[in-house]
Amino acid sequence: MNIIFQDNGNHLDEWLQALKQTLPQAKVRIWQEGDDAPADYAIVWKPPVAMLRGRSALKAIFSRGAGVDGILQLGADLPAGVPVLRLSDAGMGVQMAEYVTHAVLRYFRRFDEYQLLERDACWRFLPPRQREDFSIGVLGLGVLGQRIVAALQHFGFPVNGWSRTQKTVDGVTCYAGREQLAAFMQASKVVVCILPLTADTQGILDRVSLGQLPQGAYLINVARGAHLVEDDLLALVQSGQIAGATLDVFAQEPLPRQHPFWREPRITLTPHIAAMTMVGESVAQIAQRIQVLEQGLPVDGVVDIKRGY
Ligand code: NDP
Ligand code: OXD
Repeated sequence: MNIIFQDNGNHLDEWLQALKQTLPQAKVRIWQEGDDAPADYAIVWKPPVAMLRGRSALKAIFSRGAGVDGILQLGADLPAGVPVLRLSDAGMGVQMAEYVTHAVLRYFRRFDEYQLLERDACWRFLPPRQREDFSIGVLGLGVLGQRIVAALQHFGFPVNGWSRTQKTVDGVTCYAGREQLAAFMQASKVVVCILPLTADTQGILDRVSLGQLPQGAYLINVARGAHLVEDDLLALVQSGQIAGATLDVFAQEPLPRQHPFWREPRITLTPHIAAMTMVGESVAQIAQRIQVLEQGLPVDGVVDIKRGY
């Protein structure tokens, strides 16, 4: 079995070591420009066109992340009929739950404001917020969205969820489809975006949808930068309509040094680390799926290319 692996400078030795241990029968090679020798599987993250174009003999393309927008952007250059598989949780769910819970609690318990008071050596009590007024809306009720929901429910926050198809999740007020987006936004004091980036979801967080949030709402974006119209958020934060935002992903990454987000104290930034790919868990999942595919059986995690996730 031949596997081509795209090196993007992240944990290469760890990946190769784990693949060698988990799939000892496989010959894994790092793909390089000009390599068009046969391969059974490809493991990629935002691959260059030349790596996959014409490779219709591949049995599957594995994403090194949960998101596949960086693969599907190849469009017609993706080999037709070759399944693309995403990672399903693979150690990312717990990290997402930690990240979002941390951001929500920071706003709910006013730790962001206490931090500013501390800088001024100011001993002052701020009135506590009421949990029942602090409803959290989660855009995306998939693998990671539902993990986030479970963590927030643990603290007793009222939770709303929004998905493409109607869902039933215990204790969650579920909304679905564009026609229910406004009602979802109006009902959410904090909105968390954990959607895949598709033609339907690009730019979904704009002046209109963010303007539907209650006055003084918060945004947490852990999905993709292109979900957010950055200038619209900035204007809403500066007008006070949105009280704060925690952003892990950006239209351009790394975020350029001159970007105004760096200088807006109500916007908290992290460098796309909300849930990092765990090499051990990811390789175990990919290897298990290869074994299933080799037996000709149906496998989990296959992306619906037309739908975009
Ligand atoms: P899933 O595919 O499991 O879930 C996607 C969810 O989004 C589903 O509930 C789906 O609805 C919903 N959805 C998709 N399109 C629409 C739409 N047009 N309208 C409404 N809802 C929609 O994905 P994951 O939970 O595994 O991952 C989500 C994303 O998180 C990834 O695609 C990636 O971009 C991002 N991510 C970010 C990371 C980071 O570190 N910042 C790390 C890992 C992932 P339905 O249930 O009806 O299908
Ligand atoms: C992912 C990511 O999609 O890390 O897995 O962003």
